Amino acid sequence: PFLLNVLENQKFLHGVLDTYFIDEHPQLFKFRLSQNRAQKLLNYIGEVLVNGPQTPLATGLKPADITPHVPEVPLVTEPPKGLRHILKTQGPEAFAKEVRSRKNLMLMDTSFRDAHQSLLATRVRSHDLLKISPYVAHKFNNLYSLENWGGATFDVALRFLHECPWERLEEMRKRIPNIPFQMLLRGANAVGYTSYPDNVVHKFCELAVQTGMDIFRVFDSLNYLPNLILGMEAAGKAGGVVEAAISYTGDVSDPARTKYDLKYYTNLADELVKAGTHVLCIKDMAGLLKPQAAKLLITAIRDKHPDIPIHIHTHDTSGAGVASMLACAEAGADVVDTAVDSMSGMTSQPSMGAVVASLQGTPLDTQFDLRDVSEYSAYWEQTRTLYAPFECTTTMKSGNADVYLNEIPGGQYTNLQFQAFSLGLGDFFEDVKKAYREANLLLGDIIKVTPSSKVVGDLAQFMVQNKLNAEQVLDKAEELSFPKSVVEFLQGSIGIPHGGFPEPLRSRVLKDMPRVEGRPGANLPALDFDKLTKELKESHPHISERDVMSSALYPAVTEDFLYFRENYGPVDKLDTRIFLTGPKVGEEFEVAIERGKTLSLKTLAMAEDLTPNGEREVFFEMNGQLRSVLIRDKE
Ligand code: 3PY
Ligand code: ZN
Repeated sequence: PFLLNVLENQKFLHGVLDTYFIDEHPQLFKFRLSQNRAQKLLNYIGEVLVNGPQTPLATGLKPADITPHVPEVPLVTEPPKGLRHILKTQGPEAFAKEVRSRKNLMLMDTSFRDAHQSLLATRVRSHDLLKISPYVAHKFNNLYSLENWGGATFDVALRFLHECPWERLEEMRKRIPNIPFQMLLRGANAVGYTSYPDNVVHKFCELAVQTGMDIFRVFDSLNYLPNLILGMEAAGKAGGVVEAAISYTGDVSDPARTKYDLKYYTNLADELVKAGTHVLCIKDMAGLLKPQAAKLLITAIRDKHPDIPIHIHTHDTSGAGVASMLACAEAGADVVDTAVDSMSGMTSQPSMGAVVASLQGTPLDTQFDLRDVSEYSAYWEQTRTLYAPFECTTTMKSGNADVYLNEIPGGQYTNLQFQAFSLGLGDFFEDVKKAYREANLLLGDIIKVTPSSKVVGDLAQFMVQNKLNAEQVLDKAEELSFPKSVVEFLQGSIGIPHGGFPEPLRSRVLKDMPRVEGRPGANLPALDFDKLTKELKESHPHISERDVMSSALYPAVTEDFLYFRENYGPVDKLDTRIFLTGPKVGEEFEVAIERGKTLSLKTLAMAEDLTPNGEREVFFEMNGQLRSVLIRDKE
């Protein structure tokens, strides 16, 4: 079969054709549509029409009925070169040196990952990321990096969006060849919530680099060095840029906060530099780094390590994010994280436009054009309305400086507020925030970020639900049945916190339960990938190495995903509103299954009566032909 498509024909693309072109190349105009995939998509749409959304929606708000405007870029010209060129031709060390040598402030754009993880429950789909990708490649080639993978995106893509995270990465790379891609790697937990065998973390990083990943921000939720180093080695051996992250908590500008003081952070920085990190990151996941603290911290690290690029991550929960990033830049940071304006603020990153404009004409000028930022922002402003069911602003109306008291990380802050909102309990969120602070102190004042933040959050909710204060928790520790995450943390299953485990709480809770010594993953047997592949192939003969990797990380979620894909096809190709809530009856819409292969669809009607088997027939017009699917009505 001749698969070459006219839109990929170089002669056609460049206009080198005469009037006989079509006559001479009839095969270019025969689109071989896979009936199979098209039929599967009809099954999916039928399912949504008959049985409702096939992914849980967080609120009753509907996705907007709009098609976001995508700013145009010249498709035939290559995007301008970016820093990735140096990385790919000269390697990570040269890349780091180049970053350090730049006098202007560089930016990472978080719009493709942390921004929507924080504001839209990580639900932004590949479809909407890929549409704007060529624009990013052409207009933002001077980014330090585009953060577009890792963190919660891997899990959410498979579990809720029914799409393959690897394919997302690969497709983004095709459209953005020039900008370094960055991901968030949870150290020994990779993109999951618990330790994996070492060979899983290593293989994951190898596959990520092969699929297009460049920079790995590696963190550990307790800043536990053995976990961090495992992640750094995996990323480095795979050929990635290692960006080891120090997760920031407390307040180095407050002399009363002695547990996490400047010395703690500079010592950790020394260790990470010694372990060979290419770039050093301060990961301020809750947005606690006030401008004055930023100045102290960055100055102290810069003084000790004049040659290492410093990259700062923060969240704008309190509203002081822009001020802090400017303070970091002035104190010698090389790169800061921002999200495009319409995806910034509150629990997301500070605004790109605000940072760009603030530094215009100064020696730190980012060199970005505010008009490009605004055009990019307009795309996201419209696109965001497609995700209305997941919009955090349903509950969150403003920033809140109470984060300095409770220290809740950005993503978790939104989640907890949402949970409280859906439970409909009036003061619940206020109570949980106060209990979160108490729970943290009970656990010994730990670093709080995935997954240690869940430990604190679970304990806080447990305290509110059972009406217990900290003193009562400690007094009754032997009888209480604590959340599983709390017990496991005390057992040592995510690592060892700075300053050790809280006593007497730990002994009282664990009694004679087993304890993990040292690095939790160190004792896990290596995963047998050949065996896993064989097992998976029995029920899914067409799976790839990537699917096997997904299964190694998320076995049950991946199993569901594989069945879903086999039954419903490439649902990632549907427009977001159609994917989430389905088309209206009578609506005409298109689905580009692949480049140049487009289905024209129209939902005609749904049968009023069920078949004797309890199925409902849904009628479509597909490329002018009548089609129907039978969907079991689950009502
Ligand atoms: C994640 O682990 O997903 C985070 O964003 C941590 O800050
Ligand atoms: Zn973050």
